Amino acid sequence: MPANLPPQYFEAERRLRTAKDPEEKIEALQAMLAIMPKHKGTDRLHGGLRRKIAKLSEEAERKHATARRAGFSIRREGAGQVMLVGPANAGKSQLLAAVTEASPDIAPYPFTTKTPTPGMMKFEDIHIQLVDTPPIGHRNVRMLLGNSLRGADLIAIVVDLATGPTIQVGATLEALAEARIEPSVRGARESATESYYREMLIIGNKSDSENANHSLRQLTKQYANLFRIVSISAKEKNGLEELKRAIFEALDILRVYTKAPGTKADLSQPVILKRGSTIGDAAAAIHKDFKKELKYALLWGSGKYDGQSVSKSHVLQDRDVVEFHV
Ligand SMILES: Nc1nc2c(ncn2[C@@H]2O[C@H](COP(=O)(O)OP(=O)(O)O)[C@@H](O)[C@H]2O)c(=O)[nH]1
Ligand SMILES: [Mg+2]
Repeated sequence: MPANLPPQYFEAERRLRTAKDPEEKIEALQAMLAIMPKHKGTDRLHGGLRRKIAKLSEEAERKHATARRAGFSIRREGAGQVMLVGPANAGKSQLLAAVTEASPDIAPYPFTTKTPTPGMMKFEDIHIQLVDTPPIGHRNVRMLLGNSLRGADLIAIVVDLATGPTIQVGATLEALAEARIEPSVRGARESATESYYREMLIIGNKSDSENANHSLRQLTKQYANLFRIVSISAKEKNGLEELKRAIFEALDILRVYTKAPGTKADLSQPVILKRGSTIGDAAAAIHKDFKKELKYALLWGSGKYDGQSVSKSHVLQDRDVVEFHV
């Protein structure tokens, strides 16, 4: 062992001894490698560290493959998929329990939620999927979450209004950026980097706590120009209706009901489309060949009058009723 190693080396070595998972160990080993002077006397040490890193990388990759199989990617269901992300103890699990049938573990200590847990949230006549996720504080989790977050339609950043909320939002955005997920800001150019742009909103939870009003002002000051901010208490069930509507609006979707000639509209099964969709898009969503065969449609809702005949290019509005004619 060369005697001239700086104190940082021994600090990294200490981190290596206390590291709990392969990623942390790799990080410590890489730090040791970077600090160690390179000359003939340290050749063998260098080689040893490199071999350790290679072995740990394989181990980490195996672990991730297992975790992915174990359900870190949640199958999308309903009108849209919303990921609840944020630091530990913000109340993500409590929120999932408050608005869905799911019953995740809720506890005042961190890391109760170990894998993403889905639940269906009813909003008016549709169901939106919410996914509770492990806290972003853990590097391992961040790596695993990347995949499932990229598949989401909306990312809801959940923060605790009882403690410094802007720091929590900042840390969450940083963790997301690490997975190359960035907020999609309407009107902004999004092609500059190799990032995945996702709609995001901020949920300030624990509005029942003492600091909540002050926290909300801080959040608004710093983030209102970028995100919609909704204040709720998952525990006391306050603000949940506003939140549901905000989520529906942020998903940027609309509902269309179909009717057959001479019958009433089928209000039980709305067709879910992106905002800006046309009659042609609605036909294609019902059946892939249907759009070609479609001649015209009769429209109740966004037409000039009820039962107006419209073409394939007519842009739909939420809650329109459509009667297709082939
Ligand atoms: N006062 C208050 N406490 C809450 C609220 N929501 C959650 N909590 C508490 O905060 C702690 C963490 O909640 P949990 O849902 O497990 O947080 P998670 O780590 O983000 O999933 C628990 O003790 C909850 O009872 C809320 O709206 N108000
Ligand atoms: Mg949780």
